[in-house]
Formats: sequence, structure tokens, C-alpha cells
Amino acid sequence: MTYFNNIDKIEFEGKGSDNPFAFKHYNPKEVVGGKTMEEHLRFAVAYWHTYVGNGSDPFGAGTALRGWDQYSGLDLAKARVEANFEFMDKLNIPYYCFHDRDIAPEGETLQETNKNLDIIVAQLKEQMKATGKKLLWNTANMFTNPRFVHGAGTAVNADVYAYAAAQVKKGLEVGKELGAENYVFWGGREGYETLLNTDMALEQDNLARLYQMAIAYANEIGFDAQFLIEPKPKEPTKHQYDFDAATTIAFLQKYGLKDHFKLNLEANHATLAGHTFEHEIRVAAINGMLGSLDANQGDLLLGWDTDEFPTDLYSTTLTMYEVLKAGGIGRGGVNFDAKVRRGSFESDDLFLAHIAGMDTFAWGLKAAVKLIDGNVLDGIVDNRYRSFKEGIGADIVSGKATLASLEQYALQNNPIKLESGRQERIKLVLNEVIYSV
Ligand code: XLS
Ligand code: NI
Ligand code: NI
Repeated sequence: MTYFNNIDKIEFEGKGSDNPFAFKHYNPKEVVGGKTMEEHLRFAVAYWHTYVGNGSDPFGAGTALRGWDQYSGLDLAKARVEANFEFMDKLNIPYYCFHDRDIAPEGETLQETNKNLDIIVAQLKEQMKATGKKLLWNTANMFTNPRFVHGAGTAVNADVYAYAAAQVKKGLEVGKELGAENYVFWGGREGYETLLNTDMALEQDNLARLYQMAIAYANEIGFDAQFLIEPKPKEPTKHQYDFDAATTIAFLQKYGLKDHFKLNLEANHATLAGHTFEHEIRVAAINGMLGSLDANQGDLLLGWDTDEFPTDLYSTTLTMYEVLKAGGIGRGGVNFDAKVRRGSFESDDLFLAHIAGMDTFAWGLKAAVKLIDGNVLDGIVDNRYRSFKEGIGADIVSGKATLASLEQYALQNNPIKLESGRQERIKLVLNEVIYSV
């Protein structure tokens, strides 16, 4: 059964094309910056938004019209698997990502739920074998079911904690079965609403214990995926423990977990934390923790995770700049954790939205390569910090300087000569680079 019958394979037609169902910038086999675009970007479809999301919001019912609407239960789950592989094939997207509960319905018991999962995992495996498509990551949804009202790995109730652990165990088995490149932990309910009823220390210790158990079990079954934590400051919980990259790294360091994890960073989560996406990527990169990206964008006028498809060229350019400077995305990828707007309810919109995201990332990639090849920003940064390359600056960097030696220097060095940072000029140069590719 096919679900997108009016859509052919989306091909690269280049900048002059006015075909909305074609790429203008994403040319998978084109080599830029030493690798093909496909190798740089490693795009992934997010199962939850693309096949499960229906356009509902807190004020209104779903609007989406989908070819699988007539099904329910396991039949619906099976139809979505077929739709997934048709969709990835037509868009030439190599990877996908899912939560356990996206792909198969929950049963009455954990046994039944796992059985449903097994049926769909077998179907996914078969389709992956037939098509060569791959799983970028899977994760456990430990936030939707009412049992997680007070947390999962940070639950106030040990029975819920045990359930969450069972779900993670199964998630690791599923990841292994499907050869996932990564395994993600996103703690939607791992936080608190008020300190008045919260034992923060115990909750965080328990969360670390869950991660320890996951590492041990992955070792035991020989699942060698990269573990990722996805920071988010809030929503659904008022305060989430994995607030941002820096907080998450500190948490991992405290519990001796840092070597076992990297970060899955999401643009809209950065916005909610009061950061730019490139800030989060830089923090991860300089700590050796850049794992993967959830590509989307928020709305600066709204205070929640709107998960829009990324169409902001400045952001994708600076994102890819950070990724290239970090040496690439490694085993990670660019997962479109993004949903079409409620008003974009036709199936065609799923294609148009992914084309918009992929083209905007490819454009950003080309601009980022140009920034690097032209030594545009590196030259500026090197020049700005040049005083640390010689004399007193070199002494500071090498560790030779002391407070006394610096005082001696400062006493005779008068006046200090400062230079402009030239921000406005640099931003205009950035504009020129982005629009020239
Ligand atoms: C929610 C998160 C979620 C994770 C996976 O805001 O982005 O979708 O990516 O659980
Ligand atoms: Ni995400
Ligand atoms: Ni999100």
C-alpha cells in the first residue's frame, strides 16, 4: 500500500527551478568542504511529528488529512511503517527516529505492549533491509502515559521508576535489533513543578542510577550505539534537570557518566533556555560532547516549543559552521524534530516542509563552507586574540605567568590599547556570504 501517490521522487533541480517538489540546494552527492552533502547532513525523519502528529492543539482537534487515517491499533501502526519508508524514499532521507510509543500502541499490560512493539520492530527491520534506510536513534516515551505524572527516572514512586527502567531496557533491545546509531534520553517529566514537595537530590541521584543501569545493560547485550541526552529547560515540566548543554555536562561529570554520553541538541530547546542553537553546539563541541541535532526552530514571540521546520538561513548557516568547526556530526545527524503548522494539514505539506528544511540546511552548509574556506571568521577571531600568542599573553597561556609577574607587567604597561570588535561589519559580511551561495 502507498500513501503519497501524487508525489514522485524529489530530485535536485537547482536554483533556477520553480518546481515546489524539487530541491534547489540539497544535492546529496555534491561535494562541499571535502564530503558529500549527504555525508555532512545525515537527515532523519521524526516519526512522531510526521506520522503520528495530527495537528491538534490545546484549543482544537486534529486537522491533518493522512492516507492512514482509516486505520486504528496495530493496523494503523503497520500502515505508518509503510508510509515511513515510502516517505524516506521519495525525499531521499537516509535515517529516521522514533519513540517506542510512536511506532506501536500500548497494550493493557507491559507484556502486551512489548508484544505490539515486537511485531512492528520486525516489520521495520524487514523494510530497513529491503530499502537500506537506517535508524539514527530511538528513545523511550516516558512522558505521555499518566503513570509518569510525577516523573520517570526521577519518579517519586519506585514502582513507576521500575516501569521506566523496564521501558529503557526494552528500548535498548529494540535499538540493538534495528542497529540504531544512537540511543536518546529526553527527560520531559524529569524535573519538578515546585520544590515544596520535591527531593531534588534523590531525584537526580536516581536519574544517574538509571543511566548507569542503561550503560551496563547496553554493554551486556552488545548494543554499541552512542548514548545521547537531549537538554531542554522546561515544557512539559516547569523546571527540567537537563536544562541546557552546560547543565547536562555538569550533571554527567558529577556522576562520572561523561565518557558514556554525548548531547542531542535541539534548536528550539536552546531558544527556550535563552541561548542560540550555535551557543549550545559550541558548548558541547568544546567539551567533546557534540552528538546529534534535532533541527527545528522556535518563534521568538512565543514561549513554548513550537517545533517549526527550520527555514532561518542565519541559524542554519551558523549551525553548520559550528558543526564543521567541531569536525562534523559523527554518528549523529540532522533530525527534523519539527511539525507542519495546524493550517498545513495536507499530506503534500509534509513533503514541502521537509524540502524547506533540507534546502535551508544545505544552503547553510554551503555558506558555512564558504565562511571556513574564505577564513572569514577564523581570521577575525585569530587577530582578536593575537596578544595571547606572544609576550605576556603567551606566558598566561603556557601557565608561566603568576599574579606577581602579571602585576609587574601591568605596572609598567600604561595605557592599555584596546581595539573595536567590529560586530556590525562582520554581520554584513555574513549576509554577503549567505546570499552569495
Ligand atoms: C521534545 C523533544 C522530544 C525528543 C525525543 O521537546 O524534542 O521530541 O526529541 O523525546
Ligand atoms: Ni527533540
Ligand atoms: Ni523539542
